[in-house]
Amino acid sequence: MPEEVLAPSVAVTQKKSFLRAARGEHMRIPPVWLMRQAGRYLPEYLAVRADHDFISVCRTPDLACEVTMQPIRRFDFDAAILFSDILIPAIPLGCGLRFDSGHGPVIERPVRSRNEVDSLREFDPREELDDVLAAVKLIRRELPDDKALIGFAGAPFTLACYLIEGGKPDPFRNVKRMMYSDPEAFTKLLNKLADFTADYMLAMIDAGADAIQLFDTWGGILTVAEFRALNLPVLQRIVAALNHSVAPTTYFVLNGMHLASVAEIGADVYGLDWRMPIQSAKARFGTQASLQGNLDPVLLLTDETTIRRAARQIINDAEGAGFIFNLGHGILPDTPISSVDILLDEIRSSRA
Ligand code: 1CP
Repeated sequence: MPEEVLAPSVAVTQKKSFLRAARGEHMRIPPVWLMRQAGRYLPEYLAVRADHDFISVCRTPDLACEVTMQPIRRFDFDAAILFSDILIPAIPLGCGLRFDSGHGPVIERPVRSRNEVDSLREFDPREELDDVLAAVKLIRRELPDDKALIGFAGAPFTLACYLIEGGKPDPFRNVKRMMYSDPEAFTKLLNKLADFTADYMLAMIDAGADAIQLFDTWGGILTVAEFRALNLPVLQRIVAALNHSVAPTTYFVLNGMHLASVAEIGADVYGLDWRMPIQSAKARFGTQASLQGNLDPVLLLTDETTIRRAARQIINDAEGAGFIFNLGHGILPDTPISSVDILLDEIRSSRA
């Protein structure tokens, strides 16, 4: 990000510890938020979901704002993440989306041929996802000044996996078939997704998002060469578009340790899963980017001593780096609230 875009007074008096860490500052007490921090492990979330289906919560600004704020009220996290889903844009793209209970997302009209790529609708996120943007505005108004608001999108490859497979992509048969047999159509699909994603994220920043996270949950299934040829260019394009704004961008890839070219994306922050030791990430990224992560979410299903030891290890390993504490992937629905309390107590214990 060009320095001159940030007024010096903003840089110096920045109250949001998340943004300071995202810009490379080492904070003695790292800022913390948890992926999927609003969700099924919270009784107050389940109470809202008892009366409203998941897509309605995402698309009704008051409800999206309420569930975004729930974990902030309960745990005082340093960042809120907009309550939405990476698959919501499937609706204006014309693919149809529903969530069947127990089965996860269903894309009603999967995209598997060149014709189906060509017939994806072009849309303006400011018009057709205006309800999501209204939620961002509302949340930013509700959120205290010292908390950052994170807007997000799926990375084009991960989104493509769901659109092609028609739901949870594992084992990626249709995705790989299209990628191997018609790389041109596949690239066209990624580019179409990258186009609206950059616009959508800029619209979120205009609406009040302080930072953006790109979720590339499935990017790690690619080989080193495929990632470089297909995924890297679209990610670079989105990040370049966003880096002209004042909001830092985080790139999160699951199981992507083999992908050296991740470092070329140009993100401000890299989200690590639990497999990547913080020390190795420090060596890979140096002072070029901040780090976020990376407690194994399963650790929150263990006991107090184990949670505290693992959290302390991560904090010690991150010494000296711009660092944001998080999990290595989303919090599990059966996580006890008391585990989150213990984790936060350990992270913040030297704050007193
Ligand atoms: O209440 C419910 O039953 C819905 C469960 C749920 C929730 C709470 C889904 C369905 N999505 C969400 C919210 C969500 N999804 C957020 C909100 C903000 C937060 O608190 O973090 C975010 C950032 C996401 C992102 C998302 N959705 C990803 C990327 C990150 C990741 O976890 O890997 C992916 C892959 C999805 C798809 C999705 N949405 C929902 C489910 C069950 C799934 C996964 C399906 C699968 O296993 O492939």
